[in-house]
Amino acid sequence: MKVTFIKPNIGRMEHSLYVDQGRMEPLMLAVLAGLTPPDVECVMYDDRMEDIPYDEATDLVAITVETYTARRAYEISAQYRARGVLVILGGMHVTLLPEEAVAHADSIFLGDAETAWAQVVEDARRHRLQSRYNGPPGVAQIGGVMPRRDLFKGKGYLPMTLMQYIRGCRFACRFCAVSQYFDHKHYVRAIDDVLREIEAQDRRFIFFIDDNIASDQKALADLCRELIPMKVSWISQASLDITRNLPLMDLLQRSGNWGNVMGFESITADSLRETRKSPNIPGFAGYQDQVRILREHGMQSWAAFTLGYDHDTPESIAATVDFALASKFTFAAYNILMPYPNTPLYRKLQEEGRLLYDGKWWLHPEYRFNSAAYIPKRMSPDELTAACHDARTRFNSFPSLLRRFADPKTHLRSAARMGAYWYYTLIFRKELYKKHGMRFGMH
Ligand code: B12
Ligand code: SF4
Repeated sequence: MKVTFIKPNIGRMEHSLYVDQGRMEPLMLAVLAGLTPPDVECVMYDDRMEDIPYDEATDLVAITVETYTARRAYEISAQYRARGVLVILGGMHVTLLPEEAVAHADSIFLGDAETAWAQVVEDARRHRLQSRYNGPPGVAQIGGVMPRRDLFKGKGYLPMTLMQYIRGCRFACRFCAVSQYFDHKHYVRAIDDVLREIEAQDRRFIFFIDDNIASDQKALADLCRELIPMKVSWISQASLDITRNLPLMDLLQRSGNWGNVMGFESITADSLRETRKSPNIPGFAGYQDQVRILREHGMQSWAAFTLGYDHDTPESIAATVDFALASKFTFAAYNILMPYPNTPLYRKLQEEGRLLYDGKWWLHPEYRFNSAAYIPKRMSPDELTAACHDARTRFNSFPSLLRRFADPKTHLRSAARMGAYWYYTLIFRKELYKKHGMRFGMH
């Protein structure tokens, strides 16, 4: 028996498939392979950089699907099914929108694979694959499974090991697919499993891809204490409320944390309330204290903004860039607010008749990456798209890169930090421009 795992690309540039030079290891596929019985052969293809050999013999194809990759995932599935190969789809998008995904595969898998993947493989082996499997999100956590990182060899991923400690998040931001998927809950993995996983791989630089590693601050403190003697460097994603817990900030610094992706989202209090960004709201006063505390702890922050709230205007978006430049963030993502399926934001915009592209932007042939998929309140969709593009352009200009770099508290802290700043900001800057305006899917 042989299973083929696939990570789909987002889509194509004008004449060719987009090749992502900043691609990271597709951890979910290594987890799936790790859950597969050892007598089953596993191969993995990453559509972000290699051709998929559709004619290579295989018994089951497993594709991971996000909303951005749904169109391409369905194309890949169709290729295999035309050759009589069974296809199962799973992941965030499939779980949030099973009624769409079911039309594009022999089987769909809802929720986390740990619960029922072994059953899927067994059913496929006996030619009894069911049309739908329900693995409740979060329940099993990655209990004991060792991801098959050997599948990543030779694929040119960024030199960092992806790992997970806390899955899900206790907050309920209205645009967030994670909050919907995990029903505002988080699940903490046994620390010993995490430590074992760190020891089993060679790298000393780790990206904990947790949706919000600060969702359980006590569990995070426990992890930090264990990491201190291991002398690793690590980054993750964390909500801003950690800055109110100074002992935890100290622990983070001592444990080798270089900084985190942090959801600032907006510098307008009304917008934070509109989107229920509760970790940012108590005592909100423009983030001066939070930024100071992050810098004092040497954090190279990746600030994530979502733009296009009902209170936003082109001027408020420009002010967000001023704030990010003054804060000397390592990186800032200016994401247009996206109505992901089945989120409260999606339902609100749908009720108000403000969704564009028939409400299914992710499948629409005219939709382009980084453009507005709904009608904003105080500007046109094109104005929002342009304001976000201007924000990215201003933040990522070379003079801005140099000014941000000159920060002794963060980027100039060590040679390794300086190197990482240039390595990652230049790669992500390049990819940002390449991806802008890209079509979804190949056909
Ligand atoms: C790490 C990460 C990234 C990394 C990239 C990781 C990589 N390998 O390339 C970075 C930071 C670069 C990134 C970028 C982006 N990301 Co991202 N990312 C994540 C994050 C936090 C973790 C994903 C992960 O590895 N989880 C760990 C694995 C083990 O868990 P898992 O993926 O959930 O898989 C489990 C189950 O879903 C299931 N499963 C998954 N696939 C399959 C397949 C089968 C067949 C089966 C049976 C089961 C199954 O079993 C798995 C094990 O339990 C997720 C949040 C999330 N929870 O998914 C967001 C998330 C996927 N990202 C998101 C977005 C929007 C983006 C961007 C588009 C942002 C932007 N505007 O640029 C980009 C581009 C994405 C792209 N496709 O290129 C959204 C997607 C929303 C949606 N509805 O699809 C998410 C959900 C975040 C959010 N809060 O909404 N991302
Ligand atoms: S804090 Fe982050 S992960 Fe948690 S619900 Fe809000 S956006 Fe989602």
